[in-house]
Amino acid sequence: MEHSRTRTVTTAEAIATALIDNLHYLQATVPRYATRNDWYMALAYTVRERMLEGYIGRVDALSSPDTKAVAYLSAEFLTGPHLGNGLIALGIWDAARDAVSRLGQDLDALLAQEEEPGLGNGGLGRLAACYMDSLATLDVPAIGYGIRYEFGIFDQAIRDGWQIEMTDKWLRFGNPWEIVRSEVTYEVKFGGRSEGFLDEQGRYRVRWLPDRAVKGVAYDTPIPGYRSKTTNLLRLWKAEATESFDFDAFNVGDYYRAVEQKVVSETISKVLYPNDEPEIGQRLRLAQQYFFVSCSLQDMIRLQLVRGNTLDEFDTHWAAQLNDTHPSIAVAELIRLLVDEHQMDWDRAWAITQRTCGYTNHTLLSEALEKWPLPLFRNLLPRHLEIIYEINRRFLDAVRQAHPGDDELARRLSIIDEAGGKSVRMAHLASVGSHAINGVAALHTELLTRTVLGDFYRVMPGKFVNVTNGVTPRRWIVLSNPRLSALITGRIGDAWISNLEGELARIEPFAGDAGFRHEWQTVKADNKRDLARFIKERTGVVVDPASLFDIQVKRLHEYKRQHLNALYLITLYRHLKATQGRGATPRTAIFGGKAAPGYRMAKLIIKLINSIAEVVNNDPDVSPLMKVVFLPDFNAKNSQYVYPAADLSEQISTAGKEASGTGNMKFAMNGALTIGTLDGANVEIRDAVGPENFFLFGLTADEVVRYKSTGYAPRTVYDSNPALRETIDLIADGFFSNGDRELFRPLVDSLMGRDDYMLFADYQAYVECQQRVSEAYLDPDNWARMSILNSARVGRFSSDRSIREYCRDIWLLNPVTAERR
Ligand code: F58
Repeated sequence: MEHSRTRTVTTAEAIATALIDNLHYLQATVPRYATRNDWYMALAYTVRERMLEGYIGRVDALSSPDTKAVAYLSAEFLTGPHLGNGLIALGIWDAARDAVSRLGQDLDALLAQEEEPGLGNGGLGRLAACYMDSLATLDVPAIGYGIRYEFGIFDQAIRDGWQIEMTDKWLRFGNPWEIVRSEVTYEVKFGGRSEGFLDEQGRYRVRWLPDRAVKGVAYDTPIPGYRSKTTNLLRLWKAEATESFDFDAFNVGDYYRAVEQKVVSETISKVLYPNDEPEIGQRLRLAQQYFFVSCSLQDMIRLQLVRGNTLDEFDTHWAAQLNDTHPSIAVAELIRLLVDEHQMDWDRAWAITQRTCGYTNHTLLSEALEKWPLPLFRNLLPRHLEIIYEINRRFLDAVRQAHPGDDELARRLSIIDEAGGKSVRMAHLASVGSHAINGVAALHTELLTRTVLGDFYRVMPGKFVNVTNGVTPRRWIVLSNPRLSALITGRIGDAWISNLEGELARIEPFAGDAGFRHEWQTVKADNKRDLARFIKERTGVVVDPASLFDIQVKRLHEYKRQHLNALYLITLYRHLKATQGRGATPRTAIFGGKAAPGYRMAKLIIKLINSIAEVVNNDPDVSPLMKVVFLPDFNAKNSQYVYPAADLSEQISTAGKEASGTGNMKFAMNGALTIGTLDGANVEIRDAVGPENFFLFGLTADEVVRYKSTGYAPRTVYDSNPALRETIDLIADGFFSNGDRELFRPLVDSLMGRDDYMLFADYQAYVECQQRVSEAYLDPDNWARMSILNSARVGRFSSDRSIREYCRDIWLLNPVTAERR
């Protein structure tokens, strides 16, 4: 079909014409009245138009009987802004810049205009977005299924050193990337009860008599692959009231109640949970999970039938990946749909479900494993609870048969936790109902098989697979770090962008080239200047771009140990005071990250960092040599300034606690050296870059466990280490709180009393390691060499490699090498 050329041609001229067109016909304005947002919207539509041919191509593939597609089920997709990524994927960056400037606009300003869709908390949500990028780039037919939250992760402001949360009104000015599919809707039921009956053939069946229902409406966002011909879709569900249910059946004549029902229905997709929230609101969270899973599975079944395939071959055409346990109700829902709604027999439905589903675990913290109180579960999903009981009965029968007499084993494996207030263990449901269970880094997968999923490993070792996480080089190098990209491409061509693992190592020989090292340093210096400007704008603090940029950005959590970093900074401050800064390496410590609104200790750590900053930055003896900055509202958008400007990447979690980490990969790709523990993917990063190019410190995961079991006493460490003692005493005495000895007491008490995350145990090793960092930084040429080697050697942490492994080991499909446009 011939399309309007204005909407497909990618020359600067055509783009300029399209811009004016869209300004006129979509924004209903003209250049002399257009606001910056009008221009942004017009440009976004101009880019989106150029993705749609690929999008239709994908819809064709999804409708073809031979296709096997991936359904990536995730409660979170932290995509970050779409515009810059779209320009890169389509290869129209320069043309767009040209077009925009012909019209008197500035591309950077328009890029800055985009509100980030913050539909995720952190690593897990961002991983889903990187995987969508790689799936499209590798041309794997895939749909990302999730929730179109009206409010994403809260915006963070810092007032008086404390975190303040503000609602994220990302849809305020409209969202040009989404396409509402008002006719792709499904009904999702809740509550009520189930009843058995005999159907016409005299078979016993069950039907669910819910007491309410909502409607899920599909919103599609095209996800372009890098220079690939097709465009995948991210399909997010918005909850609306179902007319039939609320208006006719129940509320005849009661208009106001009907409206109220509508409001209640829509709350389901209202807001993203910022994790760690206590009991309240749990019910809504389970409702969210079931809502998006049910819509997605109904959609997959519809597509299966549209293709002309039968449900018997569902698993030959669909691979569903459960991104953590949030979508694990899919196991019960798929059985319900097949058995109750499509009259399949149990055994067949069970086999199909298991073959379709794969489960990715993202945590080793046992307290973070999802569990739903039984009464709540029964009240919301009575039919699913019956199904889960049946799954569990069959599963435990098999376990008892294979391990006769081991009742304890069966009790521990049970999907239902019978202890105390009974609950449904979602990780057990996901593990039983999937054919593959994967951890997200080698160490994590190994620890899974030894700890939280150890019993499952005993009874079903063959299900366990490792797929180490990866991140997309398109966003995290090409888009974030154009200077570095140009330097690399100048030497080895641009094939690295879609083949990081195979190509990036080709820059390694240039580490020996003084000219290249110098250019490398210039890139870093320029990036640091940009970040310094950004810091000045957001915090008012002036930092020295020549100092060592030491950065820790990630969600605030005690296990991630931002407070260990803080203890070091206090120690450094004392040292600089005592030595009057002789021979010191100037350092700028930069933090960023959000704390869950209900997580008091994490919020107190933010306050501590800001309090240290206040003292240090205002002390004229020290501030020329040391600055501390807390960058507010760390998110995907402003992180693009952060990774390219780092000299040092802080990856200092207590060994055995961080499943993988992905920030560690983004930093290393951009030439930062890591100071880190042997945790998560740090282990593999260190193997890849070489131990001589990595600052390692701290206890190993095994040592942590051993130390704890032999009676770890933080106070003994405190008593025997004068520097640590001084540091802690300074906090306790109110040095950072204007003499207030109460403010940080909860933090000090927690460290002195239990120190669950072993800060004291690792303190000395960390301080000494930071000393080695400072010394190494004094030799800029050698630092540049190490920096180059870090980038050159981390090609395997591209999400393209991860996705290839998922395809090969879990989804059993063959990515064809994508044709490039
Ligand atoms: C993270 N999990 C892991 N969870 O902590 C990190 O090590 C890993 O690299 C990353 O997943 C990707 O595999 C994580 O981000 C969450 O954000 C949950 C969201 C739902 C509520 C509980 C936290």
